[in-house]
Amino acid sequence: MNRNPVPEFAVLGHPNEGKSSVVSTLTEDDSVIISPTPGETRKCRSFPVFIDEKEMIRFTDTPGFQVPQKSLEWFRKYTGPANEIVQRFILENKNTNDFQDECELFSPIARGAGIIYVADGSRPVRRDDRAEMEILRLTARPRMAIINSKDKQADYSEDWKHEFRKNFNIIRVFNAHNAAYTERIALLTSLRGIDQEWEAALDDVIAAFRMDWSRRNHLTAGLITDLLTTCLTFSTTLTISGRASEDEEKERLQNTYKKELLAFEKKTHEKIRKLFKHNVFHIEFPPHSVLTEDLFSEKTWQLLGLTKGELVAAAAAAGGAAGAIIDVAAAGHSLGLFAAIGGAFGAGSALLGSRKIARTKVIGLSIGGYQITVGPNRNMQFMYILLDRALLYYSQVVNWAHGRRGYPEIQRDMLNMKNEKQGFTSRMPNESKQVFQFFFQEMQKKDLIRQELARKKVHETIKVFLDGPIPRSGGPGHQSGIDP
Ligand SMILES: Nc1nc2c(ncn2[C@@H]2O[C@H](COP(=O)(O)OP(=O)(O)OP(=O)(O)O)[C@@H](O)[C@H]2O)c(=O)[nH]1
Ligand SMILES: [Mg+2]
Repeated sequence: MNRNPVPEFAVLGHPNEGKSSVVSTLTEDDSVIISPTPGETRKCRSFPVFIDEKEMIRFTDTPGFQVPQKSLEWFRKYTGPANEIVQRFILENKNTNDFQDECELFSPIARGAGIIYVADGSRPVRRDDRAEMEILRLTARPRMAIINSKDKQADYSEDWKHEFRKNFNIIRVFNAHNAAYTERIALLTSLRGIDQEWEAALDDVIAAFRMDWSRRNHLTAGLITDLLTTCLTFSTTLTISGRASEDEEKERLQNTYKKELLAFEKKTHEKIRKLFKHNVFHIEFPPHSVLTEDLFSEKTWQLLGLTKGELVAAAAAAGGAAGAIIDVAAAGHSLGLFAAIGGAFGAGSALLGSRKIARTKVIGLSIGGYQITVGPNRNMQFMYILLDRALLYYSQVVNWAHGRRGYPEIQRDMLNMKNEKQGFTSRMPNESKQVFQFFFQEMQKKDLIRQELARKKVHETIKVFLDGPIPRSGGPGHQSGIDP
């Protein structure tokens, strides 16, 4: 048999069990056609996984078995050389009408692919399934069975496991709709045990997958650092020569300022989405997610960022450490409040829950007219909110399995829940918060060397966070990983 140097696994099973969904999730390829109509996949199609332009592994989607019992009869009667059973089946039956789908689905096995058999653990095992499993046993190819339960309410997985034990070397639960990076690595690790011949190649695949993930997290941390830098330093200026109303012009410029920041944030999120290969199916957020809200909306400011107490503590610590007095002009509040909390000026308007995030300066010009400047931002809470939104977005992206194509009905209205902070930053350890404080302060100043140092520290802190176990949701306001 001519074994391909790249490990290949054919994903087989009954129609509509989720084979294509499993392939899509495993290969992080959302171009795989998935449909509720049984018999959607009619032809085998291989989905290679490339890392650094090198093909590492290949999963082949196949049509479902159509006549498993009839095929089993043929397999049982076969008396030729054992290692040629699949090739002989195809040779003998390819020009008949009876076994068209079977000839197609066996083709990757005939060329040496390993087998991943997919079964829906939420339905009982039937006679056809037993026939399919027995056929696969008779191929004598390395094989693993996975349970992909489509319905969480019904569970026949113990019955399936019982059947699987008779026919497969390895059994795993793998849900095409919920599996994330960790589950993909776990599945590949199990595949190592399927055949000794593939162990070394699969070790390489796993190492490459891990490195690639770390690289993506590194790039994401860089994108988020750039987002924070841009949003904290950006300002926009307009010179008005005529007699236009100052208030109207101010409002217009403030809107432009917000639009620019929103556009930059959106672009950053899209780059993150692309890094994690969500190219075709555009991830949308569940209706209750705080991320469906605008960056400047009241809900966003209520649910994300730090609490008032945390902001005061952070500002006090930062002020104490660096002796910095953070611009209070932008805060839009009475200085008295800050005097009362010991000069911790940094918390800005966030303490008052205000979203007046940027200073608007109007300067009269000697030649007539005036100049309006909006920004840069001087509100520390704004940084934490941007950070929270980016982290929540990331969490949604990495927990959204590529094989999943839509949302289940969700009854609960999460946004009406109590007003607790629901992002990640509020739960961040103090050492991390200090890094962001330092960064915030440096962005207000002009020392480029210190700014670069602050950026580097922020980058590292975000990377460590992304490398850690990312919860499926950032809290009840996000719930990205809700199961049907
Ligand atoms: N809830 C849920 N639905 C799933 C899961 N896996 C697959 N489905 C759904 O089941 C249906 C069939 O999925 P496919 O992946 O197209 O199944 P298939 O085995 O490739 O089907 P054929 O190509 O027709 O043989 C689709 O509507 C999927 O969205 C799962 O883990 N959970
Ligand atoms: Mg299919």
